[in-house]
Amino acid sequence: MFTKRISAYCNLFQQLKARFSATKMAKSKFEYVRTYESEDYLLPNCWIVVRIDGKAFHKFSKKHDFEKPNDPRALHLMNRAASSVLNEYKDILIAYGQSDEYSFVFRKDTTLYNRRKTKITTYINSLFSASYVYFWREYFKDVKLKYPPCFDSRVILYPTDETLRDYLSWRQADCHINNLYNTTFWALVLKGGLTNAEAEQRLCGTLSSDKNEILFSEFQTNYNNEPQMYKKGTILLKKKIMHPFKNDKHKIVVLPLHEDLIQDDFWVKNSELLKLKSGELYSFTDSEKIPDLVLSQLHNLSVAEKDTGKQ
Ligand SMILES: Nc1nc2c(ncn2[C@@H]2O[C@H](COP(=O)(O)OP(=O)(O)OP(=O)(O)O)[C@@H](O)[C@H]2O)c(=O)[nH]1
Ligand SMILES: [Mg+2]
Repeated sequence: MFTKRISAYCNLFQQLKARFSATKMAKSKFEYVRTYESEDYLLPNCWIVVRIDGKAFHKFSKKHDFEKPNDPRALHLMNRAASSVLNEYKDILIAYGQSDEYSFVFRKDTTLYNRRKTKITTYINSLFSASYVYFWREYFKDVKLKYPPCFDSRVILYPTDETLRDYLSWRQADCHINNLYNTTFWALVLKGGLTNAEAEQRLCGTLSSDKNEILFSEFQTNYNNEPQMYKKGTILLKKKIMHPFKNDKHKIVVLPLHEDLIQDDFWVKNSELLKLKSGELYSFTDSEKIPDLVLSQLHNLSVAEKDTGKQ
């Protein structure tokens, strides 16, 4: 019995000794592999755009029965996930989202993570993806998430205000082109009884005006009256507002807008963005409903307070 115990202690001692020397060896002998790591710093004084995009969302949307061509639950969930990214990263000035993609624009003078490209893009993607899953149930209620969605991400640098504006205009024009096509396509299929292939054939070579005409004459749909979020996508800005339920208190919130950002008007109205200044107080007009996304950021509200809020 006694000798058994001694031999067990000896074994343990040998194991610890072996492990200790292995660790020491790793530190001394293998440490050099760290020198193979490289850091990729983003050029100074350029606007940094991180764009994330859902992987194979044609399949993900089918599996989760997204409404066609636009599912408001999916779009609001994208906006909610993006707003948690804006809340976390103060140096993001504006974000733009449509379909399964979101672009985040960092101030051009940001020193976030010493402007390390990989650090920035992986954190943004990871926080966005995690938030998408985290908030899923709030938007899709009892629709079960069947598998984990994932997103790719890329970083693009824009050296001038003009190229940054052109980038955002490009994404918004893309939203318009796709939405007009998809709205007409699904009207032909779901209301017109065409097969997918027939609808595709019918739309081949058509101009915007032709699609507008098909919608109007065959489906009594005036494309102009489609929801702004579908036609323009969503712009997220940080704005200072008067707290609607607490007098004299200001709060910075992430505000969703569904406006045209291609024309100068938007950039004049929000001139603080390119000037890197803080904006003025934003006031909701009397007829304007405070967006749910904003309400979700006004903490400590009782249901009663929410109910009496401006709608
Ligand atoms: N029904 C429906 N589908 C949507 C909605 N939003 C996005 N999608 C789908 O998501 C796709 C997004 O387009 P892409 O990003 O080009 O295609 P993808 O399938 O995600 O492919 P990769 O991005 O290359 O992985 C659309 O083509 C739709 O199939 C929605 O609101 N409703
Ligand atoms: Mg995609």
